[in-house]
Amino acid sequence: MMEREFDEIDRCGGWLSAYQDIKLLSKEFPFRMAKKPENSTRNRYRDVSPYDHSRVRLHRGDNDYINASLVPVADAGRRYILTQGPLPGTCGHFWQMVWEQESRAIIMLNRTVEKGSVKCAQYWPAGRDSDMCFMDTGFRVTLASEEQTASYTLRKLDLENTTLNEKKEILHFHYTAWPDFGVPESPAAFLCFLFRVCESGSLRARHGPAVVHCSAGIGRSGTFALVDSCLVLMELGLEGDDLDVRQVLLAMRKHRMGLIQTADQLRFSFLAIREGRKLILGLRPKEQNESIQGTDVGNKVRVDDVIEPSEPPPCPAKRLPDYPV
Ligand code: PTR
Ligand code: PTR
Ligand code: PTR
Repeated sequence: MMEREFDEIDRCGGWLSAYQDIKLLSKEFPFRMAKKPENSTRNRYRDVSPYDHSRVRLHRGDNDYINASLVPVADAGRRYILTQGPLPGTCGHFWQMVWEQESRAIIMLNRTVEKGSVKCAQYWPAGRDSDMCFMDTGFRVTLASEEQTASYTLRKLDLENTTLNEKKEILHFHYTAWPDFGVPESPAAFLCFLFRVCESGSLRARHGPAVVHCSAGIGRSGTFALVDSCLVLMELGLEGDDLDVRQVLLAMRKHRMGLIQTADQLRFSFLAIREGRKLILGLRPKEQNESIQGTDVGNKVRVDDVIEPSEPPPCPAKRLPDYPV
């Protein structure tokens, strides 16, 4: 049972060794395309490369390389594109990928500047009057709407393919309170964000894979994808001995290296899966209150964050049982 496993690792202070085991058990695969000299300017970090076998290819243009990987979690019916935060020279490729892969949403888990250094290019327009053109690949992006909460911003962007003269609406889910190599302030705030993404339907198979990124596209992006997939697996009825979170992570790591970057991010994933499960089970607000308050949730989940968030928009209880598969 996952609950017991969590408590046991906590009790013996075993998260570091659990994380080190995952690193040891992770297999490496070739990533030759990433290392071609002509692609060096397309990678943000020298030590974070997409494996050749799972890299996403650009369909048009003379170089199909982008630092992005397709990460499927077949049993959950999920597919995600995990990618680095675009560089100034790869924003056009990024939008081309979003168009070609028919993604409905971009899930961004970092800020453009963190601890005083630039972690990601400003690849979307910052205001309504400032559209952005990417001449190299023929895309134009405009901001249609923006809604801010304390921990995330939801934007609607119009992506125009200027070659075809066609437009698509892209949802931009931007979590703004997650430091790199850190964890979100609480599982409740993170789950509110995740449920909002789910509710949009963007992660469902009828759309192309959602594009998930942070700065390197491995630590925070890996945490997000693992929690979402495990919650789907639980929703599908996998529980107890059948849901092995570490095995799900190891399977995902075959498609992109380094997913989850710290022992604390691993612990946070377990915590968020555990708390998310309670919400998805469809407990009514009063019962949620009782059951969550009675448990030791380490990172101090405040029930109020879930039931009566002080920040707009609320995370209504009615949405919680509908965790979409
Ligand atoms: N990744 C580094 C290592 O493995 O040694 C550690 C590191 C930690 C690097 C934090 C950078 C960090 O944050 P920032 O990029 O904001 O300086
Ligand atoms: N070489 C970088 C470092 O270790 O600092 C690579 C790196 C940067 C890895 C950020 C992970 C990072 O975190 P995230 O994937 O959450 O952006
Ligand atoms: N260090 C590897 C290389 O230089 O190719 C890339 C790599 C980076 C592999 C991060 C794994 C990584 O994550 P972790 O150490 O968490 O498994």
